[in-house]
Amino acid sequence: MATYAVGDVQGCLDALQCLLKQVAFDPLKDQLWLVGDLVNRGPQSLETLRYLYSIRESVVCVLGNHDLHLLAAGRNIERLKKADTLREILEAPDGQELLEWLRQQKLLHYDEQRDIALVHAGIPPQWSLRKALKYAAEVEEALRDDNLIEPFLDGMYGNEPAKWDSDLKGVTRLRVITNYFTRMRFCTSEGKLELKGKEGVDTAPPGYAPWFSHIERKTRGLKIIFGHWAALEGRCDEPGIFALDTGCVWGGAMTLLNVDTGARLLCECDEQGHAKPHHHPLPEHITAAAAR
Ligand SMILES: [Mn+2]
Repeated sequence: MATYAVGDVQGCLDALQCLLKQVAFDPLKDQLWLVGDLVNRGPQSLETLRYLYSIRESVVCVLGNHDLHLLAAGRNIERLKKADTLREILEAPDGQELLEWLRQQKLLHYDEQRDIALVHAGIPPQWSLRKALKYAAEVEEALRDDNLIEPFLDGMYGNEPAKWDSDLKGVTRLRVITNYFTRMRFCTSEGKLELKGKEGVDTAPPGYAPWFSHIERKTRGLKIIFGHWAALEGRCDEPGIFALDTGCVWGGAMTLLNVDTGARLLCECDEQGHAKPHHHPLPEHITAAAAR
């Protein structure tokens, strides 16, 4: 019985399967955690969702910005953009069933036994785990509620307000919570977001820093697995913080982490988000280097 976490899949099913094959993943015994952004930009978004749905009893998944965008497109709230590769899901006979499953997923998962949290983008420095779980649940409840899901998805887009205030109400409140969990990279120590920067940790605007590096971050000591930030290339110096997005869909790699041993495996990907065929399996020196 093993538990694995995998970085942003973004429709790169081929690379995901390459990793699962290397660890002989068995959905009857093992668990697969996903940091979200299951779909979009990559070549096999529909097949990825179908596969994960087929092993859903063994899957723990948190939602990313692309997954929420798919839910909004599925309800005609947001139009698909040119770069989106989501149409095949919306037109599939089982598309609605897959979206119904997707909307039941969480924004933040906490494994009490391991004291590990799983989240797409991160947890803002001013929130304790207890508060983060409470606020994540507000969005999760809206997603599951037939009367609230559409107002939420409709109000979800936008960068403002940039900072949390516990007096916020309605969709504005849900928007800020969602931006923290699914879009955050840089923020101030008080949690004011800067959502435009996408590059590495050295590119923070003055006064801003990566969400995980603030000294007084309230979740210090908690282990956190996250994705979303491909420019980190899987590197994060903060103890207990695991960055898993290594940009498969951009020609990088997909990362799989053994949650209990900390060992990492990489699958090198091509520009189309497919596993590079000559890396089945990866040479030992690469996997050893990746595990360090
Ligand atoms: Mn993302």
